Amino acid sequence: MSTTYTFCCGPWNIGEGADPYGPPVRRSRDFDWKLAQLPALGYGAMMFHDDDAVPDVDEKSAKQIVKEAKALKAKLDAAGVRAEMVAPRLWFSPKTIDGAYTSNDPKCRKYAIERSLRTIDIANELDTKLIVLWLAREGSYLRESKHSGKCLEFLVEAMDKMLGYDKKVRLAIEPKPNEPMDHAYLPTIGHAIAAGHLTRDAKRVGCVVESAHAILAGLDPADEMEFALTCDRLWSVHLNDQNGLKFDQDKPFGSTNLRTAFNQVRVLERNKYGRKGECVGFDVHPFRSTKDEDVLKHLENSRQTFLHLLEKARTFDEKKAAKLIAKRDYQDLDQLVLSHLLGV
Ligand code: GLO
Ligand code: MG
Repeated sequence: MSTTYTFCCGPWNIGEGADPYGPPVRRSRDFDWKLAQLPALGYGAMMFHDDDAVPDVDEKSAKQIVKEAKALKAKLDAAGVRAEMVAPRLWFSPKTIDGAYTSNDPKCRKYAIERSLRTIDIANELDTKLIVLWLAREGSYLRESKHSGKCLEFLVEAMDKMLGYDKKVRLAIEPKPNEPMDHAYLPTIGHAIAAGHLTRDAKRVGCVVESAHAILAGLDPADEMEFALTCDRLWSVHLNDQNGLKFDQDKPFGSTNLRTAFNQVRVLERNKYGRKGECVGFDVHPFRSTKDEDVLKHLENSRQTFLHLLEKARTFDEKKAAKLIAKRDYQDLDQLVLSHLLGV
């Protein structure tokens, strides 16, 4: 039996192209337009920040938040799209300037936890138990400004609050080594899983591997994925690509290195990723040069590339590879992979 993969993306993946050096270059599309595009693109799920689901969430009461999340669920049902996860956006508010869960200011840490509990309320209305924690500001610009051991304890304390608030919720940490911070406290999958083990229920703390984030850490995304899979902790992936140690590029999947992309697909496939309902997420952005009418192409292309590489993973000559491995003939193993990818 082969896996039928469910693909997903977030509303932020259909963007207007603003960057730190220039303004938007494409027209802005509203949420309903974005949602309506997904089924025809072959995407069955959507990922959300808390304020993608409930705009201006900080200004609303818990009751109002639940009401708006319910209305969103009805929209998703009508479109036939499910919510994969909800992530608290803990990097916009003035209260998270110096970190969210790890701010030096206890009032700010309290805000971050309260907001995360509202995120869980939203997730419950959207019928998902998955909360993604991209810990954008949990790190330092200046080593001496923070106590990294204390910060780890703050992170564990925050996760414990979330795990205690809802006994079914699962937290998926999305590590990223840098950007916006100089150094993040949980830069890799190993750090994320180790931090999970310090919480009250390690079985409910897993992770998301984003290809670009692994590359930025100087690691191989396929190895990061298989590490998490072997620990039974890979609950989502953000596939994309990244050309070396630069800003986070969120390029289409496979755009820079097809072989690295092939290995990610191969690892997912051989570990039966997706059979428990995990989605294949693409955290990709259109190139800034993309025209209005082409604003969905990076999503379409990333999915196509995944499916082509899935075919490559399923037709890879494993027997021949095993023979070459047994002979320690990695020269020909290398060429076997290249020829297979080249289709020759
Ligand atoms: C940025 C992250 C970001 C997260 C998203 C979900 O580098 O990849 O896009 O995935 O905010 O938490
Ligand atoms: Mg991501």
